Amino acid sequence: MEIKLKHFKKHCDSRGQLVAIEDENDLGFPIKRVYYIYGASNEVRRGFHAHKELQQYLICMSGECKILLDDGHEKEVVLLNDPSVGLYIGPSMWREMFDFTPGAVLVVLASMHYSEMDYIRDYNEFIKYCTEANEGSQ
Ligand code: T46
Repeated sequence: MEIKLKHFKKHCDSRGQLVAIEDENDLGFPIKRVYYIYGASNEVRRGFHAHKELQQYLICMSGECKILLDDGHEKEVVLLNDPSVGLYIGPSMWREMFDFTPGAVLVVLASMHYSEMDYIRDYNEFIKYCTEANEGSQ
């Protein structure tokens, strides 16, 4: 599985770091929604779904957390602990977020407004969806 980590340009000087993100230029899609997760304890595991169309960049702005990615064939775990790095997650990718450190803030830049219709929240349905998509592309 190809993990797409984007290293955003850092403007560093004696005052600290500044990162600017421009949607089409840096992400490749217009940002329609921003949301963030904070106050998640270390025992918590979130996500457990895939999306049909949604594209997102996940950035851990403070602290760290791990993201499990599952494309229906392979699983990978990515550690996010750098506010200048974004993890791209496209359609048909199961994700779980876990191991949040105290004070961790996970910011998500999303290509679509919120739509529950875009979610696949059942793992068996996700595998079926991937299989059908593969068959359709052959
Ligand atoms: C994702 C991962 C990384 C809204 O009303 N609007 C929103 O934009 C979002 C994202 C959520 N909600 C509501 C829906 C639920 O009642 O907030 C509640 C918690 O959402 P959910 O259980 O889906 O949260 P996570 O952390 O499991 O997943 C979220 C995103 O939903 C998902 O798209 O990729 O973060």
